[in-house]
Amino acid sequence: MNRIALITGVTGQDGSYLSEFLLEKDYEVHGIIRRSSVDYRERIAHLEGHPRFHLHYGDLGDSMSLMSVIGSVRPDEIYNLAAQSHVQVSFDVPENTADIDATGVLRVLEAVRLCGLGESCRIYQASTSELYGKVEEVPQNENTPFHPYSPYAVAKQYGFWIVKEYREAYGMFCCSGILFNHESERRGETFVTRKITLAAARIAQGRQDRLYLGNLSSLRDWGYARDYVECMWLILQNKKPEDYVIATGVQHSVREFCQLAFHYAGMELEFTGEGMEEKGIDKKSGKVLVEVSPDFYRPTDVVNLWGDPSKARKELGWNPVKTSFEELVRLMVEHDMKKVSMERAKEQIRTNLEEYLEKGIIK
Ligand code: NAP
Ligand code: G4F
Repeated sequence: MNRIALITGVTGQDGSYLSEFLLEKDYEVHGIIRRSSVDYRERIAHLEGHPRFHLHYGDLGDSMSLMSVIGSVRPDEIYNLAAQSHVQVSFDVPENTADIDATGVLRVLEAVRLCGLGESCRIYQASTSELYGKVEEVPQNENTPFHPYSPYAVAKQYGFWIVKEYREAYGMFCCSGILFNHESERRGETFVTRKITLAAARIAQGRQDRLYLGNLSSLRDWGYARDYVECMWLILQNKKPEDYVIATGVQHSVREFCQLAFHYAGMELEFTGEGMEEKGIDKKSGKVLVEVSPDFYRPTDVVNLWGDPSKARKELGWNPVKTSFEELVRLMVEHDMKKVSMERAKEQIRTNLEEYLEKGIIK
């Protein structure tokens, strides 16, 4: 019998990599998707039609849909990845963020319990380094105190504690992976890394003039999402349910990410000025390519995330530096350079076709 996994957030960056990973391990993979007016599921399109990949409509804000899917699928493992995952957006939609990222976790746990799966089903909760927020120690490990610093982080803090509570109160096998930032070619386009790699590719190909960013000095521990989903699985294969920090142990600034991404796109950036006046200038042409905009500053910003993955390395045998920072940035830029040239080629073909139709060359 194949093991059965249910993934919430299957259409997201991590959900898509995790689906591939579990299918390779012979799992039957079920995913929960939301109804949308545009049914375009780019990240998992290549998996649709796979005989062991199934999708179900549901929503983390809707207990009945969760009960229905969990009760019928009866999974051995649940990966709760669904969330309003954008920190800056959580300041604009704090109530929805709390409903999905906090109460949503409770809904999943209760659905498992009420469906009679409390003893058999293992649950992974997508916790986050944002819990450390206004950090109280550097680097951060499993014993570092939390200090959430955004509506997103406060909601995720509830998620973390309710998982711990269900583990202790009901003996359920549920755990948190406290994941530091992880990026990829599939990263949402408004997170800083993808925003930078796409802009670098567009600027290199004459499709954009300038990139506007917020806090360039913010520090992050960036890893590769494809490597991190393995750890989610390892956490659920463990003998005991425990929480783990998943990080690379290496820290860089947004400014450094930017310089490296532009380098791989063929431009060398030099930063001059400070604060809102700081600019990234192309050394060769002298053109300003990066500017700071107040639009991308947050009311409270987390500026010093740096994880210590020693526990995961020791107890789960996980390799935190499979993909280096340099390799990650290179992968993302190469992907976006191709994406932008494909877009240009498609536009050119469309323009040619329109011209031929107009001139009656084709009908
Ligand atoms: P993502 O790309 O933004 O994906 C989020 C997923 O959640 C999408 O599939 C989205 O569906 C789904 N979703 C949102 N609201 C939902 C709702 N009400 N009901 C059902 N599904 C809903 O995020 P990610 O980067 O893959 O991250 C996965 C999880 O890890 C999230 O919980 C995030 O908070 C957490 N996390 C991420 C990182 C990171 O660096 N990536 C680090 C730590 C923790 P749609 O496609 O329909 O929008
Ligand atoms: O890429 P970001 O938006 O990611 P952030 O806020 O760290 O959140 C991500 O990682 C968390 C794990 O720590 C996850 F829990 C969460 O779901 C999400 O995946 O911003 C990174 C840093 C911030 O300090 C931000 O202020 O980059 C800074 N930044 C500077 N300019 C910018 C920009 N961020 C964005 N999104 N856009 C900018 O223009």
